[in-house]
Amino acid sequence: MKKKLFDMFAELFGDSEGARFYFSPGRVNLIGEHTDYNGGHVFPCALTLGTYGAARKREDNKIHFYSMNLDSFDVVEASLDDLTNKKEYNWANYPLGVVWAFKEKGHTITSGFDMVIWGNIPNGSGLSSSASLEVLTGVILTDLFEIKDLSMTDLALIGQYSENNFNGCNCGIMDQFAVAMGKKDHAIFLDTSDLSYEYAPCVLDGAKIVITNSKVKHSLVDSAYNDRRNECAAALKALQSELDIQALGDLTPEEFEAHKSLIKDEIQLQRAKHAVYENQRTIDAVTALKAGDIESFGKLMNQSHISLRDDYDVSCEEIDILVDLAWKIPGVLGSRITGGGFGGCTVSIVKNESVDTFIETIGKTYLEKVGHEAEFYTVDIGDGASRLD
Ligand code: GAF
Repeated sequence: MKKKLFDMFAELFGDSEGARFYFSPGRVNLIGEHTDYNGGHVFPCALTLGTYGAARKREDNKIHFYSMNLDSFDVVEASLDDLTNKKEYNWANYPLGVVWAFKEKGHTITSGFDMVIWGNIPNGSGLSSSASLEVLTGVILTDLFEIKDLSMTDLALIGQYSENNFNGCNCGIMDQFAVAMGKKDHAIFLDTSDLSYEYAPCVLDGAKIVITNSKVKHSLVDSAYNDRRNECAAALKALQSELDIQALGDLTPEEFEAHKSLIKDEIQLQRAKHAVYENQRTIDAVTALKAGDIESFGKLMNQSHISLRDDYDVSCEEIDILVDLAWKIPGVLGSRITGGGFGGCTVSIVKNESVDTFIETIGKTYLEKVGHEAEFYTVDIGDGASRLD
């Protein structure tokens, strides 16, 4: 990979002398969906799929971005003197947003730079290709400009800040955190109320994590996502009329049941119910995994899907077809939608001996029912973003 990237770098920018090599993963969330902006728990892991980057400082203030995945696009040229989101920058608004966020937060970027990327995370599939790119850019900037006082958690927060304020998606912290803090063979049990976290070993005995890409992405994803956030915020406000809580994640399911009549709007009630119960499911799932009980872990994943489908309303027909098919296959311990929703991927825990049947059976029936193929990735859990050499 390095050679391909550096050859392209040299073709575009004269030579690759002094360019540095970086990697930033994608992520899959095992359980704990739409809890990260509700002060709840999440349980994602970094993947070995990700975004590779080559970068080098320039002597002027120009910033060049090139993606080897999108060769229909030319080099995007921006400038350190004009850090604004422009439609024609397309995908490059993600890395540019991070440069902007660094400056906003008072970190000095002394010159422009050239950056070439290539990634193997399917775009728009809910596996965090944008968070991967944001954290990659953060790692590149701290390294090229010798910014010493930023931790990986800070880089995750800067990535989120840029996505919220430069690119207009009001996402939580889960994706950037998982990408920045990932650890090989571990998932991250993160409490988003205070960013305390714990690594939980995630080598599943006799089973694999299989991601299925529905290859659909429904429109208005960002606006529907922001709507869910607003509905949760409104439900919280209603509960705060009597309860001293900061977030929906502060409530146990029992406390929620005792006070839910404060929420008068039916939709807000459903959204809040999901957030509260999903948080509890995540805590229970990690307890089960630590005890080696992947059967219970899988059942909680299934319940998570039902709640995301019925109460949170972020699933869609194609994803429900994939999950329903998965649930019928012997050896599938759990299966659910993963990520923001409205298309994208499912994540399933499948016993080793059932993986081939899973891929064949679901692949064939999905094609018949939906009219296009699904893609399958049997994934490994990898490390967070870093400079490679
Ligand atoms: C998207 C967001 F970016 C995350 O912050 C999280 O809310 C997720 O959807 C849903 O769990 O990936």
